[in-house]
Amino acid sequence: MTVAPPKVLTIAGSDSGGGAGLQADLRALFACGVHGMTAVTAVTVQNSLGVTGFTEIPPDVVAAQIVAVASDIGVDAAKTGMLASAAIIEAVAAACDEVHIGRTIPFVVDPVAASMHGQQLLADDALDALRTELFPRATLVTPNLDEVRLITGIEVADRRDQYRAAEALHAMGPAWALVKGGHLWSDPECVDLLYDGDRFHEFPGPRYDVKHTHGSGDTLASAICSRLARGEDVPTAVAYGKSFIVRSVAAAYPLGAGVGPVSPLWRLPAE
Ligand code: PXL
Repeated sequence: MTVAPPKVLTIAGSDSGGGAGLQADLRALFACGVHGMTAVTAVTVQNSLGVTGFTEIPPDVVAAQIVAVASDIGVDAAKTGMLASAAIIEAVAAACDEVHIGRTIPFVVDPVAASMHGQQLLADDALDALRTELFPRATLVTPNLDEVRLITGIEVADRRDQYRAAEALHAMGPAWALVKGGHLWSDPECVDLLYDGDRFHEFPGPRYDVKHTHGSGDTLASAICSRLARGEDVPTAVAYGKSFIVRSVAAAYPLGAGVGPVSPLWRLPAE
């Protein structure tokens, strides 16, 4: 019998097209060599052209999934994706407290607000809950620049703004903030900026001119989580996540008539 790999819980929404959300998380977690578990928050109706609707899972059922896996299987690290509503965020915060996620167990909060096609995945009135309930519990928050604007009001137009945004996010309570630079279109590189209130770390990477980037944020946060689950420190885990997402964007494939997913399949042996 083999020993179980590290165990990672994703608290996220389902993407019926398999490109983003918990499907992207499970794929990345598997490719990163850890056991993935899910607390489903919402079911989206989605294909490569976008999200046409979603239904929320009752908050008590979201919380029960977290407690069920943590109390039996155990969680070495956890992440959040689409959380949909303030009520779900509050239930997630309470369940995480109950099982020590965010205290002794590393907790990555990816503040998913909208799909890449612009459909809203988080209610307007849930932003406050995200800031007050989840940010102070987070080991790491990983917003893109659209999410930075919604959460902090800072419009990032250059690297200096990225530094200001990292400070503003860190002041909201997470141990670390990662301001992803992928949406800074004027920058020839994609520089992700990590800050812990003391030191800044820049993680530069190439900017690929590719259309198929669905699920890139989910894949990055999952890859980071897989290393936190192994006990790595945050800068080491983010360095791994960055190299993982660069290779996954390079391996993205077309799907349907719209936007295809980034792919962690490069990490697995070819058949
Ligand atoms: O990639 C962000 C994301 C997360 N979760 C779900 C999504 C999306 C983007 O579309 O649909 C369920």
